Amino acid sequence: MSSRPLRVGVVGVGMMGADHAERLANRTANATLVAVADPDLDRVQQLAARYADVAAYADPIELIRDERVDAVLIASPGFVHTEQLLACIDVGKYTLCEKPLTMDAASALQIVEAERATGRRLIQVGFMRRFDPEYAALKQLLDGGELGRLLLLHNVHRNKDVPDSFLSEMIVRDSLVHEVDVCRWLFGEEIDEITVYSPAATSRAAAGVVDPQIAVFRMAGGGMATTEVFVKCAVGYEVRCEATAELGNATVGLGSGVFVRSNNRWGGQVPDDFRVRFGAAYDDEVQSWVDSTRRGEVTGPTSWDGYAATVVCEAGVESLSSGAPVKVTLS
Ligand code: ISE
Repeated sequence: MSSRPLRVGVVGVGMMGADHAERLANRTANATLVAVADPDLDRVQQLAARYADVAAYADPIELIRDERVDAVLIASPGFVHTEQLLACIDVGKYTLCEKPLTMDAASALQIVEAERATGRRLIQVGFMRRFDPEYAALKQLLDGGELGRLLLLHNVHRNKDVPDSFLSEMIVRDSLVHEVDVCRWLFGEEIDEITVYSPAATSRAAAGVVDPQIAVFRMAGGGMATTEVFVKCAVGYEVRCEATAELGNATVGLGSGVFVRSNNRWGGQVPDDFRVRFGAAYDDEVQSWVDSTRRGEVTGPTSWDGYAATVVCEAGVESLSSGAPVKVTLS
């Protein structure tokens, strides 16, 4: 393990990239933010100026190749991940890549194979729910055997609102993708088949957008999972998972925050977005990535997990269009 802090460069300075830059600069032990990159030069220079000794690049590939950068956190849009991941693999740098790994199965497999050719695990994918304290406790409970064999998972994934440009296919590839990883992780199995149903849409959905959607996964071992994904739910950010096993069941995401009684009413708060609900998960995910990278390991979701999720989502988009179940075929 290196004795000095890990020097991290962040690629992409949109909402997530800026959030991770702040996390690395202020709340991550044994790491320093040394560079940020984004084609929007004004934006990246403004972000760099918030921190001491942080270089600003317009070209992400320049950051990736900069010898002052030990490791890379990719938070750019998914459609540019392939080129950036290949550049990271080419220079042998550990990389935490926000989901999705890439936008399609072929390019995701290209990343898996390019990494494999180096003989080293370098890529971790940003499925941060695995680092959420509640989901991690659920995984530990299920793996511990107290509830017996896992039979079913029931997921709810609601966003308060999204831009009208967030189309039906994005709901699968950018939102449901989290449940794809959660179900693979909790069952410890691949997803064999996906069916995505189109209920009557909310009147708040943009024209032609299927929102909410219901997805059903059939797991390799015969278990099943249902997911309601609803991105204009109007309430707030609600993410829940109920696990039904042979000897019991368990639920995470019930929003057990402060229970308030006032003015003849009782209730609590529903978070506004994922940065609030999963703030601790992102902190733990990045801290764990820095610590494992300094040990020369990848201990979180791998490029294979990113590839498998991309293939399942590709099948999900096909099912959304046809309404029929679609078999998932992994290479
Ligand atoms: C967003 O990209 C995320 O990753 C959030 O976790 C998810 O809830 C949201 O739907 C996505 O758009």
